[in-house]
Amino acid sequence: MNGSRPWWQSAVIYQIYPRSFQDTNDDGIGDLNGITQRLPDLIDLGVDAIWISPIFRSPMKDFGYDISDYVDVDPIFGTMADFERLIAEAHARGIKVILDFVPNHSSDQHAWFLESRASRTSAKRDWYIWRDPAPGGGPPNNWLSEFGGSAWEFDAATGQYYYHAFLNSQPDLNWRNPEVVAAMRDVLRFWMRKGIDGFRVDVIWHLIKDRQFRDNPPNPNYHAGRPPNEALIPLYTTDLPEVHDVIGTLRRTVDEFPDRLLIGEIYLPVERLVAYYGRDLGGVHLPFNFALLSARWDAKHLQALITEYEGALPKGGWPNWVLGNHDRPRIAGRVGQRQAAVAAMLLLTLRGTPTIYNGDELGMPQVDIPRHRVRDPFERNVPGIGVGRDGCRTPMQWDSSRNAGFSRVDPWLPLADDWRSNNVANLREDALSILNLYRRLLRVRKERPALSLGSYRPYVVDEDLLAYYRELNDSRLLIVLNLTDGPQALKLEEGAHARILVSTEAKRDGDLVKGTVTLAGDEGLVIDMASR
Ligand code: TEU
Ligand code: CA
Repeated sequence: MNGSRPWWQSAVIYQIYPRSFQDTNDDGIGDLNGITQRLPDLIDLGVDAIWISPIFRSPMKDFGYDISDYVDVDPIFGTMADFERLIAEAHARGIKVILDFVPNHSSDQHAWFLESRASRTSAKRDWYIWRDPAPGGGPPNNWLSEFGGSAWEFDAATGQYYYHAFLNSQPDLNWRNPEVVAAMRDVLRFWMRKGIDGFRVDVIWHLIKDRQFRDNPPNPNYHAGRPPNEALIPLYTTDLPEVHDVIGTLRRTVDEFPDRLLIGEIYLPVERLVAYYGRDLGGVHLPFNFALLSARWDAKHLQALITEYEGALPKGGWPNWVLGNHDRPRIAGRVGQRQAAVAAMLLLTLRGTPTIYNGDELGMPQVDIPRHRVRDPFERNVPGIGVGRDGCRTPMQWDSSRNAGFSRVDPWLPLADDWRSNNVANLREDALSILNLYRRLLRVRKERPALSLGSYRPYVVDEDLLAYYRELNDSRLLIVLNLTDGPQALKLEEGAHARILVSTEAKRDGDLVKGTVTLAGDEGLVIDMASR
């Protein structure tokens, strides 16, 4: 707790995609001991918590988001002892550990599903979603998988279909079944007893499907080039009102242990997203806010998006922001290397809890993956329209040694071309690097509670500049972001004696400014407006 505040309100979370973080047993795949080995680098960066994508036993059809044992570590990532050591080492350094919880679906290799599919009268038949074929034969209704094709897989042995929102090797669990809910609550307790500090819940808005299995309606805005499932509006397969009841149950489970955090992965427009804070804030603490992932990168649009989000939050709902994750093209690939520094300043100075995606602190690029190296089932099933996720999952770039220090053997995915120069060791030595910008911003966040806990107030926005105050007690910081590649000027309030705390240009840190401040192209400033 930060005074009366829970730790996760002032914390900065760092998402680790473990397959691509650090390999320590020469199989070209990152592992738990690799994360433990890299804890000193995370301390040096200045993050407070790590969220690790799934490390559980899995056939790896969706690289861990298809779990075959919820309470065991997959040998590819190491042993339970390796996990327990990681927890101990992280906690010894004051770093919290958040695990990925994937309750919507298991692997088709999970013992529960093997029992469920064994017979129509199996005790676990109703742990999954089985339906008879439609009257004329074929799938029960028109529901589509997010990874292409029908969301129904026919099981000849029992003559029924099972539902899978994703791969047919990821059968959806039936969250209307109290036995499923009880089993999953025990999974949460198992890991919290191991000492973990919270969960990021995968596709939490999918958990409840329509009781009547009604066809989803057509999406009038669908156009070719979008994933095929978007031809339908997921009205009867996601975001159903009853989902908030099961989420409340998950939250009550997490609340059985002190100071635990629940984050929900939810791709919904803001006005629907905020419902996931729950009635009386009994939902998830942080419904992930993905608005910046697809935002048009211009000042007015960003300002409107921030205002809409701040205005939609329920009383007491704590905000959060992300720039990237393991499913979306990297920020540097979306806005370019120089604006990626401005985006870093935006992420780390907006109100609420930020999550950094591993590698974005290096400005890692979105990587074009050659066809013969594609691993992502989404790209394999829905090729050529750019939904592939391998390009944002390439190995972390630590130094200029073989394979960027990630592994001593060829990695499971190719490295980005820039790894020899763009790596932690090199950027650490370059005062002007984006890595050192992240480090400076994370340090200033710790020194200035106005950034981590203060209020947000827009200052000005025009076509080119986005500026806002962050204030707490007598501390008043002005953040000014130049979203253009040319110089821009901003008039400060009359008589202000101000000092630059952080510039994306580094060399201006500490400069006094008054009257009008000029920003270079692609420059961002954190200005202390109350400096003497
Ligand atoms: O991703 C869900 C997800 O990002 C998409 O289904 C999203 O709903 C869609 O693109 C609409 O924008 C989570 C995991 O992050 C991902 O890695 C898994 O593959 C997926 O769920 C299945 O577990
Ligand atoms: Ca390994």
